[in-house]
Amino acid sequence: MAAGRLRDVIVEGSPAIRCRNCGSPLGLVFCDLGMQPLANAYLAEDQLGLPEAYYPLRPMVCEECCLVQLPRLVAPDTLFAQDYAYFSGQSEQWVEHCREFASEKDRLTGGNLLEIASNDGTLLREFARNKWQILGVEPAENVSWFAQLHGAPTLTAFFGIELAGRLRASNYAPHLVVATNVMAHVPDLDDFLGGVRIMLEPTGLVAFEFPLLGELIKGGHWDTIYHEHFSYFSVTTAVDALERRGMRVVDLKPLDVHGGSVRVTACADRAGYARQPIVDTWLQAEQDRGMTDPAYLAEFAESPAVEKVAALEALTKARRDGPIVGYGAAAKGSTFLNFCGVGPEMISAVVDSTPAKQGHYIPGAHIPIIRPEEFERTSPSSVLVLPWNWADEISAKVWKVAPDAQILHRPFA
Ligand code: DWN
Repeated sequence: MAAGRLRDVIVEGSPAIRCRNCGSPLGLVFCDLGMQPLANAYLAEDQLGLPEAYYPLRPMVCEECCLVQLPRLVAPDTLFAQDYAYFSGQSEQWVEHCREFASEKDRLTGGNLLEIASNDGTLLREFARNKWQILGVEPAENVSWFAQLHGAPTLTAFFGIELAGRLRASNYAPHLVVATNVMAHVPDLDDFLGGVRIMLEPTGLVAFEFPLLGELIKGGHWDTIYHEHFSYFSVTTAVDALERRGMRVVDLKPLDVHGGSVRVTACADRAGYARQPIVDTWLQAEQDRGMTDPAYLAEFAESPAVEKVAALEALTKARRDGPIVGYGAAAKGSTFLNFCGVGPEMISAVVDSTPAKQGHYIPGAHIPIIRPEEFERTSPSSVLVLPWNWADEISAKVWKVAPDAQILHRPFA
């Protein structure tokens, strides 16, 4: 697993800490989750006794454009380029989401589809079933190879202006570009969105999906804050980021995945697509709610500590009733466990269906990750579902094995 290299860290608070969208100096804290390991840097047994890289996890609010963001602390090639542990196809609910997206009737059926950060090819294969010519771009070698071995042609690379230029020079022109859960993962918006803009000429469309900042605030989803997520977008800040880089948002669709997300569709600013009324309706609703007020956004700062107290109370009570096993070694689970200071003394193991995670340990918390087949031997009195966004799917699997187990998951407050 990729562990952080200290040389990637820049000193927080230095004048280099500027908004990655508008360039303004950053000085307002959104929340402070302390020093944390990289959420997806799962450890092998022989790494447990070795030094582990911890970095500040303190997202800031830009007082100019309101983008909530982490200063660039860890280089993307440390986070994503080697053996990335997240395979999106491990969730049936996510696969169903991809199936629904690819078969939407208002979509052009067929043509060239480019997916950026295509992970294990789950979405690409669904579009191929709908007669699209698919191509993925995925920087993580292990995940890219998995996608290619399972029928999804994939370039193993980071996407940006340079790769976009090479694709256009080879006369590749996508009708639709898809980027699900990647715009938040990009430290250099100019390079990433500049590359997307190049791919759109003259009439291409791009669909971005990302978890909504408004849902993060409303649901207290502070555990979705980790170093892979450089930015936390509202529709307002996403529209601003795209317009600053030559694109225009023409449609949006709220989604119930990952705790409440949105799919924003955009085109090149010169393309003639009409903007659907839902875009301006949503922007007005965010303004009315305070999402364009940095002071409102900064009020979130106390949420994590309040929930930590309630979570530890609930876990301590459950632990008195018997063993607790975790389910779903999600990146958000790493943030939750490490911020709450929970380790193997509280949670004896975490079940996960992802082969790349099994036999490893949660970063920081050092809780072993076991296979679903081993779950049956644990006979827990409680199960802590770490990816609360898949709680229904996971609870059904838990109760097949441990019908009397108490299910616990965020929110605890
Ligand atoms: O932004 C990101 C989101 C989209 O996905 C990435 N940076 C990383 C990842 O975040 P995450 O790890 O919090 O995502 P999930 O999908 O909440 O993680 C679920 C975990 O639970 C996976 O490791 C798979 C596992 N799982 C399982 O073992 N059995 C999930 C389900 C539904 C199951 O039945």
